[in-house]
Amino acid sequence: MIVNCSMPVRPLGWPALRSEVTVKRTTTLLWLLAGGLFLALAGVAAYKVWPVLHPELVAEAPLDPDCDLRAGPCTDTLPGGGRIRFGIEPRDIPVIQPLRFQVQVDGIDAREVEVDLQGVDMNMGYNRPRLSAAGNGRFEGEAVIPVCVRDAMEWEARVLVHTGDGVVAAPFRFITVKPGVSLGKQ
Ligand SMILES: [Cu+2]
Repeated sequence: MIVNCSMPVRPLGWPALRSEVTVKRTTTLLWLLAGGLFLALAGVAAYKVWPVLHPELVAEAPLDPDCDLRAGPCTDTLPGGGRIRFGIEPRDIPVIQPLRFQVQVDGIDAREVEVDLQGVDMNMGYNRPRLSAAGNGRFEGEAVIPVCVRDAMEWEARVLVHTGDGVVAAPFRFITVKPGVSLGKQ
């Protein structure tokens, strides 16, 4: 028998063969499976990341409206006892420059201290330096605050103290200004 090789296997316009339909179905099924797998993995990742971003708190100190970190360190008292003192150097809190954080805890079994920096009404990304223990309840560390599109930006530094029972938190608020902008002009 002579086979004409230039002839198409299936002339155009003919209905798709059963095998082609099956291949298409299989491909769709595989994509659905891949999509499902991706969603499942994203779910697992979110589940793992959630406690890191939102640690479970066992105690939280109230926000002290009189605290002015530009004037000096502030002290917050936890409802169940214990105190957390927080200070930033330099006092004028410049952006895009290394800042030194000092935390002093009293009456708390502090194993680890982190400072979670959050924009009060603006998402400024994840910025949570871990401080190193300097002895006698003192913890120190550094952080850099990014420049904001606004002239002035309010931040909340949540001091997270990891204890044997869970995390205790103390919030401290402060304002940063863009380089060249004075706070007095607000
Ligand atoms: Cu901002």
